[in-house]
Amino acid sequence: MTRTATRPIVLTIAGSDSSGGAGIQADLKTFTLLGVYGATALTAVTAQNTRGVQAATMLEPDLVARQIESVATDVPPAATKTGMLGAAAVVEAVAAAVERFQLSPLVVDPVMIAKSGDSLIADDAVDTIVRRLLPLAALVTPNRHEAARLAGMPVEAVEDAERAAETIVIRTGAAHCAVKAIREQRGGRALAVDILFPGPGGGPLRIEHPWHAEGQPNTHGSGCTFSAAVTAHLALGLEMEAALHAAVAFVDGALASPTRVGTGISPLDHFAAV
Ligand code: PXL
Repeated sequence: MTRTATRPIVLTIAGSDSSGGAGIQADLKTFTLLGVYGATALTAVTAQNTRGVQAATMLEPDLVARQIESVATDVPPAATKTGMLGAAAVVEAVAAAVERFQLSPLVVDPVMIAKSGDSLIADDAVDTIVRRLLPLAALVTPNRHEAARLAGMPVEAVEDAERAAETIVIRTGAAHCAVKAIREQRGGRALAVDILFPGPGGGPLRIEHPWHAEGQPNTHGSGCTFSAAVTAHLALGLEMEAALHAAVAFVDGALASPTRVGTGISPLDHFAAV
C-alpha cells in the first residue's frame, strides 16, 4: 500500500545568488530546514560571492509570470514570498500573477541593496512595489534603509522605525509591516530590535534579541532568510505574530553560529539548528 502525505508548499519569487548565501538559495535552505516544500520563480541571475555582486541579468517579465503560473496551477503554494524583483516590469508581472492566482498570504521583502552595498533594484521599481505589490501583502519586511525609502523619512532609532512602519501600512494597505534589526545600545549590550506594526488601529510590537553584526559578521542573506522563515511558518499555520517570533529565533541561531564561508561578508549559517 502506498501512503500519500502532504507538506505545505511555499513559493519564493526571487533572484539567484551564486554564492548560495542569499536570494533563492537562502530561501530554499530555510524552507527545507523548517520542513516545508519550496518552489521557485526566478527573477534574476546574479554572479555574486561574499565580496560583492559582479554581474546581474534580469529575466523577462513574461518568463517570471510563466514560472508563477506553472507553480500555481500544479503545486499551489500555501504561502508566497517575494525577494529581489529588480525591475518595474517584473514587479508589475508579479503583482498581476499574485492577483490572478490569488497567492495569499504574500510576504514582500522589499530587497534594494545587497550586504556588499551593491544595488539590486532599479529606482522606478520601488514606486511600483509601493503601488502594485504592497497592497497585496500580508507582511512587508524592510530593513531600516528600505523602511526609510518606503516611508520617505529617516530611520535611525526604534521610534523612527515604528513611525515608518505605521506610515508604510497606512499608505500602502499592507496588512503588517516588520522593520528588521534596529541597533539599540542598552547599558553595555547591543540589541537588535525588530518592530511589527500590525495594521491600522494596532500598536507596534517590539521583539528584542542580541545584536550579532559586530566583529566578523555573517549577515549575508539574513534578510532573505528572515522573510523566508516567516513565510514558511505562515504556511505551517502560525499566526503572524507567532510566525515572526519563530523567524527571529531561526535567524538568531543562524547568526550566532561560528561557521564562516568565503573571504567577504559570510552568509549566516542556515544549518546552525541541525
Ligand atoms: O539579501 C538581499 C538579496 C536578495 N536577493 C539576492 C541577493 C541579495 C543579497 O545579496 O543577492 C539575489
